[in-house]
Amino acid sequence: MSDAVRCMWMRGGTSKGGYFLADELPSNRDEFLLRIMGSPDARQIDGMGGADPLASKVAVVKKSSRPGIDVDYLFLQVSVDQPVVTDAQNCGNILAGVGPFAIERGLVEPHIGDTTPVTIYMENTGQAATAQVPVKDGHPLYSGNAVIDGVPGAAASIPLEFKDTAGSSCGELLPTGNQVDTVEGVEVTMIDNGMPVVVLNATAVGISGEESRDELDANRALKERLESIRLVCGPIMNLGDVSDKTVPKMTMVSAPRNGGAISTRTFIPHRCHASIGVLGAVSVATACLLPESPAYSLADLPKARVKKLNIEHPSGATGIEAVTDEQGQVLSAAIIRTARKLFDGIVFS
Ligand code: NQM
Repeated sequence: MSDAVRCMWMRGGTSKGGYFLADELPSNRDEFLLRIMGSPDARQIDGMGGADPLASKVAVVKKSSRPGIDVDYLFLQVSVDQPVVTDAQNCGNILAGVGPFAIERGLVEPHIGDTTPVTIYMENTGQAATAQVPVKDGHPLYSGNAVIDGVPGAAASIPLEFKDTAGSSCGELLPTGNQVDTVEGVEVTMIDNGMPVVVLNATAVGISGEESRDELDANRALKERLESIRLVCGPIMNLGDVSDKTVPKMTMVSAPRNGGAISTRTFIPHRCHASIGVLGAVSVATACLLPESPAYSLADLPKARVKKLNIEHPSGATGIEAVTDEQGQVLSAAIIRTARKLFDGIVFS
């Protein structure tokens, strides 16, 4: 017999997926999630998944018992073409839907006024974020004027603030202790400010950094080269053998072209991102501030302590507002996202 489970489908930032209450998921959770997404299958034809890692995601949410925290959020990436469900990475885009979902399901009482702060413990990395959720008449408000690159149209702005994201999965901001290391002859910055990322100069792997997502996805030699570097970086970033993991991400940087701080093309890790992940962008923005990083010499950086860094990507730019201390260390980072409730109902495995 198939399982029938309550589920809300939402777009969170530039990603999309199913949002569940933790206690409503069946005990065979991973098997159930693979079934509802239609994985493994490149087209996910027998499921809800969007045949793209960015649209094959799950949020599991519950009321938190932690002091000062409203809800706990576990992110799960359901692989499109492998029978794999992993909690080895976080997702700052799906995070954007967690605040509204928590209000929709009655886990958080909406404030009187026009925003409700929702403090979210991110179980994947053990850190917290605060989402300012727009509300109206006791319900999340989805419509508004905020535009984020990678999503057509406008929606209500949901600012997300991250603190203490350094070393989220690798234990340290710079797991090797260095701003730059040489791996397979390529200078890289291995960094984790919320997402483990290997940052390298696009020209070091033979591309300009202006290529489209499709062009890069079709470049087999590039993908093999990046994967070979990634497999070396994984263990030295304290991530162990990463052959079956979705981290670290691989970000190739080049000089900004549209007035931003830096231009990026990111593999997550085997397909090129249509834009860039939220926490991925925070990690890349942080690499831009490290004088020895390959990103630093390419970046166009503001001088102020509150730095607005536009991280250019294949579909526009992601703006990160980073607060730094006197030494230039990032103390907190904030980003504007939007979310949209697409469907609420019962999903069948
Ligand atoms: O870096 C894609 C996304 C992500 C992750 C990925 C994310 C983040 O764009 O916080 O949001 O890197 O797999 O949703």
